[in-house]
Amino acid sequence: MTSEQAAVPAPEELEALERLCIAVAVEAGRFIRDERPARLGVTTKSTDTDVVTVMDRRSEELLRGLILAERPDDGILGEEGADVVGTSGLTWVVDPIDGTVNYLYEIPAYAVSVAVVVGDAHTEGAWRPVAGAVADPSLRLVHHARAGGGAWTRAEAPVEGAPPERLTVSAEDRLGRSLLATGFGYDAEVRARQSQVLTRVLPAVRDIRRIGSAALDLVRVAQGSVDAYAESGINAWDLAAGWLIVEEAGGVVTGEGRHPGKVLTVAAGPALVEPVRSLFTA
Ligand code: LIP
Repeated sequence: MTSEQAAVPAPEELEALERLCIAVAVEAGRFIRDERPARLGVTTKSTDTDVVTVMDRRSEELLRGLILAERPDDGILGEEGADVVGTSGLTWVVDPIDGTVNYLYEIPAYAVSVAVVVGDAHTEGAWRPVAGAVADPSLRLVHHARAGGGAWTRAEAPVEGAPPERLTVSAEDRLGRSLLATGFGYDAEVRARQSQVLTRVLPAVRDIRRIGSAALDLVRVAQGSVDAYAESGINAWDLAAGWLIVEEAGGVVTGEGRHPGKVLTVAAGPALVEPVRSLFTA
């Protein structure tokens, strides 16, 4: 089954899923910000610089508990190993701390990314997001969307009379004037290859921004606070919620082929997405 063929829930269920995405992302965001222990119990994964802290694991456990309490028949796929098989046809794809290196260095640019997807979440090109939220605990904001419902930003603790802000991607249509967010992997050889691509990219754009969180990079595309984002090597949990937020803000998210994925993820306004993809695949 392709991601296009997977059944999208009814509008009322999508609204409920979006509300739950917001609630669990905000709660995990508060937890990693306010319950940060003095010692983070840092260990490593794929390389010496691919770190995981005790808070990545605790945040994922918290998300898993909150989601299954409300949605016991859904599946869960998480960066830190959560892999619950569901029966509902819906899977929650979660990144308990996106931007873990920033979190470790206390750089205020990390997020909790939570999305609900239809299709097979374990197979690239076979799933797509239908509801999602990205919590930014440092700015006390949460960005969210559901299929067909637009993309929005609101305060972590909503204030009476302060309605959510609707997001729209930038209208920039010239590659040479575009501000591009990008990122690099944890493996030195991968970074060496990415630096080769960068020698081609840098002269062709206004400038780049390396923020350190794919979820926050995608939110910035949706806000129009960068014109485009492109990166190779990111996972489903890094991009699931941000993908929907960009599309609901009028942008396009793609990859080397039709779907974003590990080989390449590109997000931008309709006029810029092809020139950026060509730049990264030349
Ligand atoms: C990070 C991504 C970022 C990428 C980093 C890392 P993590 O995810 O959000 O875009 O450049 O290498 O993959 O590991 O912090 O969840």
